[in-house]
Amino acid sequence: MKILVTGGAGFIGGNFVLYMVNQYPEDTIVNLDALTYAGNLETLKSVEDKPNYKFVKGDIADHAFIDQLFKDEQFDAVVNFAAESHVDRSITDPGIFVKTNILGTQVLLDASKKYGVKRYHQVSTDEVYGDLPLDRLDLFFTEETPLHTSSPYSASKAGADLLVLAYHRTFQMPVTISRCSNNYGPYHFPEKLIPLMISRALNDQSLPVYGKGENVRDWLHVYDHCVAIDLILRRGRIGEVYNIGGHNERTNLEVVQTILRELNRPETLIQYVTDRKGHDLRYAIDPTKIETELNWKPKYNFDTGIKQTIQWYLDNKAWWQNILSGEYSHYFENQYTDLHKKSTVR
Ligand code: NAD
Ligand code: TDX
Repeated sequence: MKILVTGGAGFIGGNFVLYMVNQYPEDTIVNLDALTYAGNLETLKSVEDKPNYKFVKGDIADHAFIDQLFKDEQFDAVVNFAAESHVDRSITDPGIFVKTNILGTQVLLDASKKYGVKRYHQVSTDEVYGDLPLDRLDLFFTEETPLHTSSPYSASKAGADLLVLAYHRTFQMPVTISRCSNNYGPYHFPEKLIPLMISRALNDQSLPVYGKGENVRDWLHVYDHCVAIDLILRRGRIGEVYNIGGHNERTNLEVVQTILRELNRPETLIQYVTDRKGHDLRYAIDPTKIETELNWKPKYNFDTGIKQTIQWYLDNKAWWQNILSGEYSHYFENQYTDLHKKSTVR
């Protein structure tokens, strides 16, 4: 199979490319990425010379470029990870989220239709379901939960999902969608909660916790996510949505406290800052469908996964320190001094 992976220089796409290139030497993986602030080819160093791997720089929303690429390459399958993925950035600048996440998906769908791609997989998110109340621990997102988005990010991801399903219904395109909970693990860009807290704690800097830190996220190790997508790509039923999550709910405060404990740093580093606008309270996935249909079982629970992840950040300081010394540091200043004026985060 020749598989197009979009957004393969990002966190999850990068882990997926590494997994697929090593797992399936008989398949060819073409990684298409625009190399935005979130794209980092250093992640892919270990596979860049492999014969079954190729990198192409380009924008999924560029219709002419995508058409030519599909014509030249004749892909069997497409897995679309490419997206603007950070909720806080979508609150400051929604436009690029609509362009990349919605228009980009439509451009990929059109090319997939035109050139007869046999499988199109859309990587989506549990955020399309909105949030659950903190005091109803009996509630979980199933694939039938109505879409009910909160942020420009989640609205753009829901828009993309609806397009994918529309192309299936209208044009009988062979699509699947996965909606997963919060990922964590190696190569996670240090603007997101877990890598931000690890990198700052290691530098003995304050840890900005939004609101009271009581919001709940359901953590999924990126390796388990990659295995799930591979299963859906090969054995998932066409036209179906699969939720991916492993029942690992934690409050943000619990996550930060765990990181501090593991790194032997004091809780006095925690600094409560102005809450995120429209902040979703709780995400929690019901993974029954993928477990029963595809026999997916996660390898990591949060306790083992967070230890492995922290160790990875300790062993790979150069990877995240390069990011912190680059463009990210300007973004960080804007995010935490302009948006959260009330707090000072050094
Ligand atoms: P990321 O921000 O780390 O990576 C996104 C990648 O897409 C980057 O390499 C970037 O350069 C590339 N990209 C952005 N715009 C592009 C464009 N126009 N054309 C081509 N490439 C472009 O994101 P991530 O955390 O790896 O997320 C990957 C996917 O998984 C996204 O679709 C996201 O919505 C979804 N998702 C992420 C999580 C999570 O916890 N990180 C959870 C659920 C779903
Ligand atoms: O500095 C911070 N302080 C803080 O308290 C940051 C960056 C986050 N938070 C909170 C907000 C959230 O409740 O931590 C939680 C996790 O935040 P993020 O890492 O920004 O992730 P989230 O908003 O939950 O979205 C993530 O999971 C779903 C991904 O970024 C999305 O792409 C994915 O769809």
